[in-house]
Amino acid sequence: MSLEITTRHMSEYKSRIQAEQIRRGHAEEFIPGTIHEGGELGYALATAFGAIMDNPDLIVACIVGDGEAETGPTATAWHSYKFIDPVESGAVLPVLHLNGYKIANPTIYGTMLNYLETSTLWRQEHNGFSHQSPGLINDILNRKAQVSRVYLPPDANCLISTVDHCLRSNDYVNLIIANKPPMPQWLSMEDAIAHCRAGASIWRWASTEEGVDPDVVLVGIGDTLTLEVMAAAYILRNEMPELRVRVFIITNMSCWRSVASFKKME
Ligand SMILES: Cc1ncc(C[n+]2csc(CCOP(=O)(O)OP(=O)(O)O)c2C)c(N)n1
Repeated sequence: MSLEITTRHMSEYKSRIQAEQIRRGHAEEFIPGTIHEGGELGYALATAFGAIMDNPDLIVACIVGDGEAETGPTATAWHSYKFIDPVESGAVLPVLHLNGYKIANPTIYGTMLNYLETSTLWRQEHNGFSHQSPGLINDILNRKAQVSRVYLPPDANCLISTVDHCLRSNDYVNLIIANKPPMPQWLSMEDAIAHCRAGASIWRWASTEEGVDPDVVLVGIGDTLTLEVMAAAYILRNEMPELRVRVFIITNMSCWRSVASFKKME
């Protein structure tokens, strides 16, 4: 019996191996263009950046799973563009494959982030110097209105209504800012729901303008400023009863970014 390996044998063998690799799900060396294979999540983006370095004519499209996007190595690799000089290197085109799952569980990117911030810059006697920056609000407001919302409920009932809304919402990053200490309760649950649905409203019962153009508009955003506004309205009502004061309270800050894209809270 002669042992003869023909081209046909080789090609059949290769097809069987390729079929097996596709079944296993990993892009291994028989897949054209594969330069690296391992199975460990996290290094796709770093590998893509490595490929374009000193390769100015190369563009690498890198598909990152949303599960892989949660890994430390991927988080680090997002910074690799800082090493890229367009004269010497090509470009990476990262594509996030947001299918919502990693094996059998939801990914962070696939689930809609709800942030509850309870340490505010107003509480310096309590928070010291570690909580002074309202930078998170700025960061969220700089994102597209279609994907992010910032809520500053003025009292506990508005907080309940806001949290209820956020937990039901999909495809948004929600930032809720609510102070920790006991605060006055301004609205009934029914009024709180109506106020939160509008995002912002005139509090007629606290105003003295009686529907006429006001002399003064006091604007409150969030629990602490609402407390200040209510105190100011109280003082003005007693000291200058002839002044037409309007109290206007904003809960959904995002509604001021773009009137066209603002959707009222469902
Ligand atoms: C560092 C590391 N941790 C865990 C695993 C196990 N693992 C294999 S695939 C996977 C989920 C990948 O999810 P995603 O990136 O969203 O890809 P999808 O399968 O959804 O396309 C995990 C956790 C791994 N391969 N490497």
